[in-house]
Amino acid sequence: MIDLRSDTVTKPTPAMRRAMMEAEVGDDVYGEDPTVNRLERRAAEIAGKEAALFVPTGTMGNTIAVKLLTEHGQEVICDSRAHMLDYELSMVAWFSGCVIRAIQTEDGILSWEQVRRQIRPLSPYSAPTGLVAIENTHNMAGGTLYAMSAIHEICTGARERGLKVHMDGARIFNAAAAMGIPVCEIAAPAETLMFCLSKGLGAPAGSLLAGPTNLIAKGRLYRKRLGGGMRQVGVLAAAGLVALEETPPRLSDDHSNAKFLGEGLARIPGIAIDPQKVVTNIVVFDVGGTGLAPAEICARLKQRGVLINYINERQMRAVTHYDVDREACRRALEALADVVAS
Ligand code: TLP
Repeated sequence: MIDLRSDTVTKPTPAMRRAMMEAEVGDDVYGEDPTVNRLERRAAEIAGKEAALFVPTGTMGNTIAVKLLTEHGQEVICDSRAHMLDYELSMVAWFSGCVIRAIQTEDGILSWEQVRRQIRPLSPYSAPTGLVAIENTHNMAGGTLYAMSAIHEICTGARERGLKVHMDGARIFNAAAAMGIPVCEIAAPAETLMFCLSKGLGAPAGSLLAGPTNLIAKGRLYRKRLGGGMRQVGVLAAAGLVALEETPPRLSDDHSNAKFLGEGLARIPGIAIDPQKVVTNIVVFDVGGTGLAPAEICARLKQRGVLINYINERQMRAVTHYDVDREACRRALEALADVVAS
């Protein structure tokens, strides 16, 4: 099977498995797992923040960040296709008691001007804005990137208005690879950064929430509340440490494979995509012109050994990662052309 459903499907590398087997462990709820402690220190260093917290999932990392940076009853501004809004079971409401103020964008990328217009002061009617959440890279908009200038403008503007900014950097390493800018620089203007080890970096599980020491200490308690106190979890942290060193240098291969897919897709009749916009490892394309429903295309592709998810009634999403090489992408394109032609 050629699996382009997500970069979450990556399997741990032999080096990760070895590190997992040999990991020194302890009870992380007591703060005694040396491998987790090492991972958290390394993650904080990479993120350029004072501290970091190892959490089982990106969803938990985002959930804790929102809780730390808001008060009950506030609004969280994000883009209308944000993962936080569409794929996290309304945890913003469930755990933090906030509502989302979604902004429609073309490429998933917010501008300060758009954010500014949606900020609500405390009044007898509206919920005050507490937080701005930016997703970088933006998943469902097709792995799009924030320019550094946009991040600075949003964070400076937000700070002046007394608001915090959280960066959902599930794929921040892809952003760093594509822009040639270190993660710490991209995340510097934001209060907190969440990033995932279990996507393009290839670790079997785990994400990190990085930010100021006092917030991360408080976040540790929220993690426990959410059931994320994981005991001898150094076995997972060990894979994460390998992922942090081993994988980022090769993410640009995933990006060029994604570009290759994007260019190939653009040549298939009935498929609409601008390959120029494929800049990281996510390829979102419109199959509306094929006359076939995306679900039908997925089913027919599966019969041909290719897995690609659809994300709505018109669009599909292919994600490249280290378990699919150029040849696999070529075969996926052939299968898709074949399905559409039939
Ligand atoms: N994204 C997954 C699915 O949930 C859609 C994927 O296959 O891409 N932020 C962003 C931007 C994400 O893309 C994801 C996962 C998360 C947060 C949540 O991470 P997990 O799955 O670890 O909770």
